[in-house]
Amino acid sequence: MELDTLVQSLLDKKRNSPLSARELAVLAAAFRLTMFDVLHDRGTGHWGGASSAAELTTALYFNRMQVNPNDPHWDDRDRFILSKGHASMNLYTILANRGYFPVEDLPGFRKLGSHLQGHPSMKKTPGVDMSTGALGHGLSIGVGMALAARLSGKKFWTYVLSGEGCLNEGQTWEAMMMGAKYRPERLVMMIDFNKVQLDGTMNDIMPLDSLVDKFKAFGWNVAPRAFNGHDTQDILESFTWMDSDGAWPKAVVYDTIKGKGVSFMEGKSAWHGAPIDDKSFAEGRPQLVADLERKEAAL
Ligand SMILES: Cc1ncc(C[n+]2csc(CCOP(=O)(O)OP(=O)(O)O)c2C)c(N)n1
Repeated sequence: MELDTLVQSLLDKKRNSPLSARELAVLAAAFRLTMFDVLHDRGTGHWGGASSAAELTTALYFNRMQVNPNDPHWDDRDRFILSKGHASMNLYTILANRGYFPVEDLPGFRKLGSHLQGHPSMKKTPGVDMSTGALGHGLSIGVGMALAARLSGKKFWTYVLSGEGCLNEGQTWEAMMMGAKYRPERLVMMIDFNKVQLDGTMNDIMPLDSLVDKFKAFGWNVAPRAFNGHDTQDILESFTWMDSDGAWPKAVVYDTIKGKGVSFMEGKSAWHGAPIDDKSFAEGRPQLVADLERKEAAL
């Protein structure tokens, strides 16, 4: 099936019911391909961390979050903060396909005058709940949003997606302590744990193991195991865990692969933010297409 038609048929279905794990896998593969195409075309942006979170953001926006793309500022909407704001191409692809703005805007990424800046801006792009890019701010803002929900008697959820870079920032751990003190309801910290950063591995730059034990020691309700951030069925199981009790705040670690989907880019810090050159594009794209076709055939 043509890519546009396939994505459209799943989006039409989404209007009536949440998508299944297999349907989410197809969408995530299609979105990953879009990210790859636009980032190559524009010769700028961050492929590695956009790709590693493709299934996570797809599952959030197409299965779980209560949002209204026709009313991006709806007071009761669930909130999402991309604390690893450099992965903006991921968020833009999701928001466009979820209906916040035309997918035709995506090729304008990082062009002068486009509303799609290198890092997400809540003042420019419909659906962006918080401007990010300076690592480590997301959780503090998430704690504030979740506490604001409590003060205003609202029941919306707040999801913060961070990478290792945010966890290298002391501010994140201050926010962790504040979260443990005030225990804001429906606040979830999600870690895209790909273990590779801008110019080296996490272990080279700042080892974080064992994350689960660290979060526990800081008084958070942490999922008892790391989930597979590329397996949409496992991600849905993590959502079930989020609903399993009322102990707040919650943290979930997802094992992921930086640059997922293109074999020679996977796990390589060189592909954190390097432009996708024509040769790498020509070699890498067929792998993403094959993955999409495999997932489509399994529907
Ligand atoms: C406060 C701050 N310091 C440095 C940077 C530059 N920077 C951008 S991305 C990045 C590495 C992020 O690593 P990780 O969180 O693992 O990103 P991912 O693999 O998820 O893309 C750095 C150091 C920044 N954006 N903000």
